[in-house]
Amino acid sequence: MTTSEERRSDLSGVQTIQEAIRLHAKYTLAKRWNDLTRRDVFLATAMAVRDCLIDGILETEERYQQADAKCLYYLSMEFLVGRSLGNNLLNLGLLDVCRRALLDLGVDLEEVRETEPDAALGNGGLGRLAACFMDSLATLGMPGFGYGINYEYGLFKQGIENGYQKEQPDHWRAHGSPWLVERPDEACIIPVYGRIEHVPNGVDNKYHPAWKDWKVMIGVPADMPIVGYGGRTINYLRLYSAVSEEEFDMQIFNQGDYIKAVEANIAAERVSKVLYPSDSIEAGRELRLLQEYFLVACAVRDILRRYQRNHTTFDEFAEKVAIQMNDTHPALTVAELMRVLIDENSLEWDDAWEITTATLGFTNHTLMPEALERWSSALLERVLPRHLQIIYEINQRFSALVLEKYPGDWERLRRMSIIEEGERKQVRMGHLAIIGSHSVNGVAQLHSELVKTRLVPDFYQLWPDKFNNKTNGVTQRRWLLKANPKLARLINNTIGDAWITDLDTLRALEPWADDAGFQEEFRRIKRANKERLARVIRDANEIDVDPATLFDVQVKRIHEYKRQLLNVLHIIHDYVQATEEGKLPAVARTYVFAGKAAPGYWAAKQIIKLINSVGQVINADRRVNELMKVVFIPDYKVSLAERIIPAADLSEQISTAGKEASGTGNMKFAMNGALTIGTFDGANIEICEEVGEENIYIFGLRAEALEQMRETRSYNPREYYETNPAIRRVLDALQSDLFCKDEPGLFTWIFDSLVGQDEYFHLADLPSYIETQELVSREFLQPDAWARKAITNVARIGKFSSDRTVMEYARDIWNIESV
Ligand code: 26Q
Repeated sequence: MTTSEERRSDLSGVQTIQEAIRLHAKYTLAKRWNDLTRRDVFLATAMAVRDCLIDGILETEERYQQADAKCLYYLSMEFLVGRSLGNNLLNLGLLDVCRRALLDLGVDLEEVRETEPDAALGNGGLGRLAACFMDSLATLGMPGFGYGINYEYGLFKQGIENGYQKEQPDHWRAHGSPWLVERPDEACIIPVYGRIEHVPNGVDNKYHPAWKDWKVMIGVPADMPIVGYGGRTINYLRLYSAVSEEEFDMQIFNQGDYIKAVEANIAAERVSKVLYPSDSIEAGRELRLLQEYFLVACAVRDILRRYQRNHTTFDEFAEKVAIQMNDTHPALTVAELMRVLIDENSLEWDDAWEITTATLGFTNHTLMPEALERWSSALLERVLPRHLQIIYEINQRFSALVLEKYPGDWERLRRMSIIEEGERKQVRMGHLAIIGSHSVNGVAQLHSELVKTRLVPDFYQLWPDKFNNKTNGVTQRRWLLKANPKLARLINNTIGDAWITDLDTLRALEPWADDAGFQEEFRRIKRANKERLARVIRDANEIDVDPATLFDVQVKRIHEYKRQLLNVLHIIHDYVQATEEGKLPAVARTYVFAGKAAPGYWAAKQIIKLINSVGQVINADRRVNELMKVVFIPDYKVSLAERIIPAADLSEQISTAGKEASGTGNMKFAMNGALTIGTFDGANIEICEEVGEENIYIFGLRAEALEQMRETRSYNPREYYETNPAIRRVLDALQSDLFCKDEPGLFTWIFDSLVGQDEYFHLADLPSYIETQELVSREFLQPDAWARKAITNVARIGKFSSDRTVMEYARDIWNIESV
């Protein structure tokens, strides 16, 4: 097309979308243009976009049907989607058109975008990974669909009061969500509770279980369209709400179902009410179990319904369907799929088992022992009696297999059993997921090795071929193109825009890392992003930070293993060195923190208080506050991450080695030209491999060394305190009430835990961390060398696109293709 033609078609695009927005304002919102609030304009715009999306969903579905393509179903209790308006416009190629359409109506699109609430249907990495995968699947044109829960309340909103986290409910769709397309006609009824009776059929002597006296939950799906880049493929994320029969038009079900459903409905709305805010396991609550089962049962019914549109037998099921379980949270899929195939479709056990294992894959996201899901058999028996029977049967058959291979090895059998014997019998969901899947993967090389050698070595010995690695990735569409439009434009102007769908092509930037003009542009953009973040910080924290300082950023969930404390210890180190020795830091830094603590995680909440307290003292101290500022930005979420990450100079990835399965923030920062200071942990190791060790700051002990110290009990932190004067001074400051004048003794627990049995080895790594931070400061003082390294990080980050990750899953596990 010539440019004038382009302009004309653009113009018609502008007019078309403008008209659609006007029509929705008038006929959907029933308002006059001048009476619209900003949120109304958002809704009208979003609904105009939504209309395009619905067309795309139908077309895409038609294409998949025609091809009789194999589909992937990604089951996850969390999808941390964030905002959708900007993302959808970008992927549809309508961002500029829409901006002009609104400008013409006197409205600024950026302001409208800011009114959109985040869809915070996840806690952190695992939930955001699921959202990135959805984006990549659609961009690759692959038939991949998400199944999740349409929580009424997303992850709590975080306020800070007197330095402490305060949780507030996140009623994210209080005004409805324009992105959710409700599908009441595809609702389903899910039985729960009750008992199992054997009902002989008079023909054979087999066991014929009948599930009696159950109650029901009603699941109603709503689809969130997922636009692939370029807009050719639009998949969807199907989110289920649990509703009560009063709220639901029961005529939709047939007569028999109707009576049963009305009689047996439990107070079901509770089930999809709220996302559990812990990102590591807490006491097995019944409601969480109901949620997990609700997701699994709704998804399995829907997947079967879709399959049965084109198939009359289950012979081809595993050739047409792949199901991925995002951690053990949906592990009941193993039992539910078996139950549906056997009890409801009369398959023999062995056939059902073959189909189930050939269909299912399982991704593990953690090695932390406290995060491994277990449910008490007593609870399962009460809530899901038939599923427990099936789990016992799976375990019986599995035990026979183990004993056949390892005759007499009862100890091994005890370790591998799905059932943990003891005072209260427990069902190990990880074992169920491994046994019921054909593939078990970790999320970074080191993590996948540790899954095999430390987490479940017996299973690895039994089935070495089941285990594999899929190193995580993130979508560059959201985390570079959308979050950092200035850098994206510079890259486009320099090497073209192929990187948007093929991140490896960023390699073409390498020669530019040494180019003075390019470095200059790159720095100018970083500076602009820092100014933008400084405005966010002024609005949120009422603190002025200087964009000329080094922005040293740690944003992620607050967890002891992620070691926000190590970061704080370094800050205190620099502070006391300045105030007690008069040795000022070489570089002025702004320390930025953000992240939520699980409401029940006391230590994590205290760490937030500590960060705020240290900030208060340092920010008010005239001796250092030109050189040091510490800010904790409240309410970390996807949309805030999009502001913070492009503004970072230094990315803190400092978990105890062996504890962070992968990390994905590390990738987002490097993609935006921050340098990483990090331990040899999770995906940091692979980032180091890619960018080169001269372009990353690695410090601290390795996982193996720490493991050895654990085994030999040779870690003695008190010795560090007693023999290392720098460490001593930091810990003494912590103990001295310097940072808690109003609440004496508030932080002594930290002193005690650091010099006591500290599982996270803070003091072991502190000297090397401080030393490495000093190196960072020296290098930041050489702007050209720093820019060269930062640009090289961007140029070499291609591996960490979720497009690459999803292609590997598609090839090795799902066996699906682009359609
Ligand atoms: C389980 C049972 C009951 C209540 C809550 C939970 C629960 C919820 C969320 C347990 C764990 C999570 C989330 C875990 C998570 O986000 N893990 C992170 O996954 C990322 C993606 O693979 C990795 O990069 C991170 O290293 C890992 O910590």
